Amino acid sequence: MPDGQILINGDWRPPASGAALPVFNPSDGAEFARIARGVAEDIDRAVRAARAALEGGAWGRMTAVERGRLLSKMAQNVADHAEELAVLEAKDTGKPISQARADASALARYFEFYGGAADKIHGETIPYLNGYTVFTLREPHGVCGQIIPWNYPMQIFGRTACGALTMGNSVVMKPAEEACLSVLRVAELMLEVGFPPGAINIVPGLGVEAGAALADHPGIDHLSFTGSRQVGALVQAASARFNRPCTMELGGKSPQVVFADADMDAALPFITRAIIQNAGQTCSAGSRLLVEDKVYDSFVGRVAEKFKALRAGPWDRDLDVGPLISRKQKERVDGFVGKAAAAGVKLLAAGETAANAPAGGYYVAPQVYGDVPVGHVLAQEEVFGPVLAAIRFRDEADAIRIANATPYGLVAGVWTRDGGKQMRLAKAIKAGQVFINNYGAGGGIELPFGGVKGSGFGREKGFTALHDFSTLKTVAIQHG
Ligand code: TXE
Repeated sequence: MPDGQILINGDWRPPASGAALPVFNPSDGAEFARIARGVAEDIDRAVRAARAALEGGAWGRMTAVERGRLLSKMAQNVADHAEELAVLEAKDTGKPISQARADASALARYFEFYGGAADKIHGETIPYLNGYTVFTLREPHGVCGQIIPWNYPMQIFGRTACGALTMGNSVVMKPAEEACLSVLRVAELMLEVGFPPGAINIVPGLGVEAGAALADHPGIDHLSFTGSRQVGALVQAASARFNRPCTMELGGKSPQVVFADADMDAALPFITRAIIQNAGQTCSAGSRLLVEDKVYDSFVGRVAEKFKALRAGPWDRDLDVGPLISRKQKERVDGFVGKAAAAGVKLLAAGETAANAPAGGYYVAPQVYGDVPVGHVLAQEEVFGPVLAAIRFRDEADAIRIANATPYGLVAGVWTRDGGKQMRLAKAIKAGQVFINNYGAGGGIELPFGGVKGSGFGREKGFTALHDFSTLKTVAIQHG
């Protein structure tokens, strides 16, 4: 994989800008690689290549069975390169190596799942008037533009590119400037197994340059965006000019609701993991802990004890949390923490940065705050760091009110043994996914994922995503 290059039409080439961007190792803050600074001209070339791949190119001629076979072959290729990909991902993002290994196997699983699904999505016939036969066709949108973030480059590649390719779309992806080395390597591995030229094109670069150019390009037929709400609004506005369908995944402020009758021993490790995984830089992080008044002090006390023992350190030490992605992100998280201190929000416990962690790394110790007011920024905004906000609730109605009292609605967790409460909460919480007595369900690729409210719209993962990555045509034949 040549340094500082972009992938268009199956070829690596330098960007039109001739410029490169530095990549920093979050574990020590040192520059360790360079990526291309792709610009509008590169995006335009990539979109043309993606179009040509569909119209007259080998990719457009492939049957669903053939696409499925290629995706399945790629699942094996990812598995064969899993350790190499995991190390690249861990170095680039800072996440502990065991978490990066889990990401590599999740990516293999995306290719496996969608490889098996490619030839199993079809239209239907619809009974209609005498003398008519009506059927539907599931067709690709065409060229899918995909703007993805830095927190899970491999997994989000799987979520977006695999789904789009399964349905026969071609892809132009703008990965995040902070971390995209694994994505470039995965694209190279795809060429190796025989994905034809132009099916997958990758143009790294800055959001305001390559990202904005992709969103503004009239040749994009569907846009997937994962990132901040602010940029999500910009790319939606750009898409509105072309009446282009979009899938938006804009993060969350997900509640973990613990009732007094819950199995506390079972809940505890999930509650902690849901916020410290990837140092809290996870769209579905369980960043608010809502606990019933009667058990609040005892349970939150146990959570605080756990937090005290947590350690942050470099990716290869494989501790509880790694560094944050960048100096900017660390400053952002420190800013939230500063606001909490200024408002007198109580810090219950904090872990530590390991004594021998490199001085230049972007470390933030995991921390938990107690009795956070529902309207405080810590309980409202996506901190995207290992910071948990504990909140007390009185009863079921209060729990539902607080759970829904943010602009977001991505994921929720509910812990109770009461079957009635489980059902009522599952229905009353406004979220794209609700987990009862678990959190995240092991990341299940089979499970439709996406938000409501400010968390976005459209669904990724599972079979459902394949509907979002395609369009339905109805054909009505009058034959007498
Ligand atoms: O996001 P951006 P940032 C949230 C999280 C985080 C905050 C800021 O709260 O703290 O966003 O992170 C590209 N036109 N999430 O600054 O800027 C950019 O290059 C087109 C939640 O990293 O939204 C990158 O590829 N594209 C989240 C992608 O958008 C633009 C994951 C995301 O970057 C652009 C990441 C523009 N004008 C952050 N500006 C989640 N939902 O999981 C930037 N980009």
